[in-house]
Amino acid sequence: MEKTFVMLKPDAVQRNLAGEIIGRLEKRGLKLVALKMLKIRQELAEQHYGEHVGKPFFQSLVDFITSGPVIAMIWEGQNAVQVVRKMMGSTDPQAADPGTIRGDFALFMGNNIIHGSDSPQSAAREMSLFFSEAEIISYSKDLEAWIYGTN
Ligand code: IDP
Ligand code: MG
Repeated sequence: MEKTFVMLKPDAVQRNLAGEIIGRLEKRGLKLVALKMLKIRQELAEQHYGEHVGKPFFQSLVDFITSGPVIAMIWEGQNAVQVVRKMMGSTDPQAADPGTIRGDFALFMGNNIIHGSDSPQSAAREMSLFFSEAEIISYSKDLEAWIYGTN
């Protein structure tokens, strides 16, 4: 089953949105297989956002993501990467559809609540930056039969 890396950014934690967002992912049927709260160090921020080095917003992005605790997670499910990206909504919350996480809870590009991997390759890279293999839990849930129609 596909895995994706999801991070609740410092604004989500400060605005008490963590439970709401985790609840949405759970209720969709995705399975939480790893979770930790941490304050990201400068070097990890620069590695995580390596694709954006040199862009005008890079420094503010690194400053923001290191400004307070984040909640890093791995979620598993069929097409988990694309499913989470759709649930997140557009990068710019002003353009994000209502019903998406950014479309419901954010107004500003710099403070857009949530990160989700944009491809299975990015997911693999990001998961290994934040989690060791031993921290990723493999387990089954009876509900999966009802989610995927295999009962
Ligand atoms: P994503 O988070 O939807 O994958 P990316 O293009 O990977 O979007 O950008 C990473 C993060 O950088 C965004 O979530 C947003 O917080 C910030 N960002 C992206 N583009 C801009 C911009 O043009 N101005 C300011 N911040 C930006
Ligand atoms: Mg991205």
